[in-house]
Amino acid sequence: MIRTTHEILTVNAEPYPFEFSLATCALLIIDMQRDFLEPGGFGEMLGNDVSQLRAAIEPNRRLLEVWRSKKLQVMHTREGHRPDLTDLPPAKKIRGRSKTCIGDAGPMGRILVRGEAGHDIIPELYPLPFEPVIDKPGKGAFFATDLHAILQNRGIQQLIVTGVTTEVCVNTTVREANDRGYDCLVPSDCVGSYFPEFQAMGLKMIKAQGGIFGWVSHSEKLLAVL
Ligand code: TIU
Repeated sequence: MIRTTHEILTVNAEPYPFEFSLATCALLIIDMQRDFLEPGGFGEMLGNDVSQLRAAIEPNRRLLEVWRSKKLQVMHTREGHRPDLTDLPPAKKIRGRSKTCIGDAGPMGRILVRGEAGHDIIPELYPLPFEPVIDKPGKGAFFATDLHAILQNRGIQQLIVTGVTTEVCVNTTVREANDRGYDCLVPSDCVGSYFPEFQAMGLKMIKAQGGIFGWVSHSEKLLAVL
């Protein structure tokens, strides 16, 4: 059962209050995958400090718990490719000149390949069977996926966007969503970057110029109005 109330709720946010209704707003959790967040995954293999991302797990868990308890719409994304790698651009495969790249054997199965353990979502935020999971080959959740169709079919107009990483897949997705007419709110504690300076700038870019891409707030402020 999906909520149908169109009462307008207002969250304290920057650059100004964010308005949404429970019936037309979805929680979109970006790429909370084992390969990005767990020690020994692809992210750490690239030399990144995964603890920077893990700080976003508990705020997401709390928000997801409340969101689910109110029977609101949740969608999840995963970055990854077909096992035959036919959807992996050669440029993406060789970028970084790493010895081990996408499709190769990694510590949690083949790196960023659908069906492999490392590609899946962390247990703390594991999708329920009726929550759509969008498998995306790129950084943005709209590129080469059916996300826009699913959102349109469900009458979604606003998105709460969380997940990792702030400046890569979260920012790309918020920009894509903004161009398609969605209002996006990003709770700062529910997104994470391997780089503190990119975390700060990634959020700043979204809310700059009167909310050029969307709004930034904190999960406590969102939970306060739910
Ligand atoms: N999900 C996501 O952000 N994918 C990335 O590759 N992020 C990096 O920061 N590398």
